[in-house]
Amino acid sequence: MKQIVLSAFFLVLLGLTAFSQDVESPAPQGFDLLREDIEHGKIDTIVYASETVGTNRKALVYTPPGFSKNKHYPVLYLLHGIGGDEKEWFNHGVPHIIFDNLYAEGKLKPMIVVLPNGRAMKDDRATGNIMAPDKVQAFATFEQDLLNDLIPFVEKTYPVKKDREHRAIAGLSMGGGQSLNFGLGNLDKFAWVGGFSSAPNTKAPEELVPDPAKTKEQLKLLWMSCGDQDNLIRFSKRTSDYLVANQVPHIYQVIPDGHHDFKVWKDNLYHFAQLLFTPAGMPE
Ligand code: FER
Repeated sequence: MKQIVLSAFFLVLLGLTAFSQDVESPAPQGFDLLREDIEHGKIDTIVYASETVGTNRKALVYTPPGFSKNKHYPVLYLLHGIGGDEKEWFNHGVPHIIFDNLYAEGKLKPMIVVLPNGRAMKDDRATGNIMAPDKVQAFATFEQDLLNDLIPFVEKTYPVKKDREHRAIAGLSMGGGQSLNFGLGNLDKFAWVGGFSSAPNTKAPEELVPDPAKTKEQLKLLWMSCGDQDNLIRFSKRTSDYLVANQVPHIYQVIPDGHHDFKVWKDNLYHFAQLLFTPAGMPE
């Protein structure tokens, strides 16, 4: 009897790990350091008219090394946190350097990365009380700005693939919550979703994934990660627990000794990006 109970226990464990998998090793040394001996992508600042906000809004756009107007690229929308703006990732997370280095090693699918400002309000700077209710609300309003203003602008300005399977959304903290909310809430628009250290703006799991079978069928990749020292880990954990219970494959990475900082987010980006737009996306 004892043996049966034990085997049942291990079977359940096995079943659980199939639906939420830890991704090992930290990024290799130097992954985020500028290399002079390789080709570099390019960063543009774009300005788009937002009907949602009623202003002209800024975003940064990274085009990869070897970028050509004659090719068509998938797009990653990469979102910042509550204290940031469109330059936060660029200044502190150096996605352009991480991506240049990955391209030099042939480890990344060519893609365009858009770094928006996710605080969709007239004054969208991270000044004053960044926790003020109207500023927090602006992170939710960004869903309309993104879908109706920014994505159409990017699609008419850059040579990009326009279907859901070639559009990804990921972000850190408030941007992680936005990515889970907007990505899982608009599966007709996004097939690749990543939430890094997602914040309390993350919707409840039942609201994020009301129809697990449909989410499972449509998603190419759902990635969640958080440091084990981060107070916000409960928002990632409760989502992963629900997905495990409802058999929606996803990656859930808990970073040992990980805090709420760019050390974690750069590492997350390094690993997440390499899965994008590849068949390796979703664990079986
Ligand atoms: C909160 C704690 C953290 C919150 C937001 C955050 C809106 C966001 C942190 C970040 O983006 O780094 O209670 O409420």
